[in-house]
Amino acid sequence: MAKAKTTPKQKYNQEQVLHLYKEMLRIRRFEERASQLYMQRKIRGFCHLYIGQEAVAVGIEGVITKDDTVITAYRDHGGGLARGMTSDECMAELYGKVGGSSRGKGGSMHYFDRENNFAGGHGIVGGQIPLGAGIAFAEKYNKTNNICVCLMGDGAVRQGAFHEAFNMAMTWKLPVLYIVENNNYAMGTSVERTSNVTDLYKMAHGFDMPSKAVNGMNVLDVMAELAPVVEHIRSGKGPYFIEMKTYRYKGHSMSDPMKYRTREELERYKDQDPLIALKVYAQTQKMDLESAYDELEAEIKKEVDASVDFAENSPYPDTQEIFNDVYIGDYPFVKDF
Ligand SMILES: Cc1ncc(C[n+]2csc(CCOP(=O)(O)OP(=O)(O)O)c2C)c(N)n1
Ligand SMILES: [Mg+2]
Repeated sequence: MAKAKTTPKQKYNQEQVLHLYKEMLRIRRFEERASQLYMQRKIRGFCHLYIGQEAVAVGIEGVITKDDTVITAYRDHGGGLARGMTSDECMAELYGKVGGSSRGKGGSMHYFDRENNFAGGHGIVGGQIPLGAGIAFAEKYNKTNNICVCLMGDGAVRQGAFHEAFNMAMTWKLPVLYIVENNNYAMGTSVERTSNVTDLYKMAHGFDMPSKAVNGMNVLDVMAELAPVVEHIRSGKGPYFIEMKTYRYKGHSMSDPMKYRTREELERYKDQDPLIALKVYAQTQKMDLESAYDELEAEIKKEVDASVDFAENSPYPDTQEIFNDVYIGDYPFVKDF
């Protein structure tokens, strides 16, 4: 595997590079801490880390607006943080505390943020794919000009819901950007073991949906490739499907012996780390950012430390809380149609 390479189609200035670096570093450090806290049994239950995939969530944010909606699967910490969720509410949700984004009832897999148009966090593999079509349908119906970005894992493209939603999205020309984060594995099962179609972007062909594969390890590539796609969707031409080639460094969840892959494979991908790839770009542009990187490390450490304090000090939800936000009525993501 080649070393991290950058092929940006547009030049970025120092401020832009540092912003992208900070956003990716924030996700990385937040999750590293979450992983430690899990080992200390402060965080329980499911916890799927996004480490390695940060360029995808951050790159998407570089080309959409805050009025657009993002919806994803259970590996949702990166998407939520990139959308603008606070470390406090994210950490408290992992703790199951009332200060969490879902008042401690959703945990790692169910981050939601109505204000920032983050529609979750979904534990059923592929469950968010028809929901993404539904959100896009509402945007089109209401003539808002907003789009929906709906992410899924490589395991989800084998679900029936994928095919049904793609068919409807294309038939109705819905403003939805479907993205599969192909990190090579669904739990311990490689893409090759699940189907003879391993170039996942080709799965859109059956619906005449435009599609392409993108290097998801490089945030600048993600932005460069997605910008015209977002324009295509926003101009009313209908959905698009992107295969983001990415990789997760950690196990599927917190208890995964990782017997399905070799250490060499993992190391090859670490050579293309999204944080390193961006640093390589900065070097090629002769930017001297070493002290700025250090400052960002310190700033983010402070933010993550504070989020742990916040989560520790937040109470557990009252038992009555279990009756709030269920089904229709109080559900935090029902828009006023
Ligand atoms: C409908 C359904 N079937 C099975 C599961 C169990 N399960 C949880 S995660 C997962 C693997 C999904 O992998 P992928 O879509 O590639 O996402 P990744 O974990 O790589 O982000 C499976 C099978 C589930 N949650 N939902
Ligand atoms: Mg996967």
